[in-house]
Amino acid sequence: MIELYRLSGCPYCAKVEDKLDELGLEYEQHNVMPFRFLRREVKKVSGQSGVPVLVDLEHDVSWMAESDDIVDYLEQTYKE
Ligand SMILES: N[C@@H](CCC(=O)N[C@@H](CS)C(=O)NCC(=O)O)C(=O)O
Repeated sequence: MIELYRLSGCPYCAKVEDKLDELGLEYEQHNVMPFRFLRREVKKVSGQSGVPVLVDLEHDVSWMAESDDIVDYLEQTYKE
């Protein structure tokens, strides 16, 4: 299962969510806190506190940040 760490109102997260929806991919959402110092879960997974962060263990992606990189990855991996 793909996982996405995201924040409401974050345009970079919305870009990734739009791509996931466009590709018809199911994913688990993890909502992070607005204050970076409270984002413990995403920090634990990725070592940094920015979002979006994508996890796709089925494809050996333990974590990936940078929305443009995530969108490119999703297209290359899942676009038919
Ligand atoms: N270049 C990044 C920018 C992401 C970004 O600025 N995210 C904000 C939320 S909208 C954030 O988490 N900022 C805190 C940080 O980067 O540590 C991307 O496109 O993914």
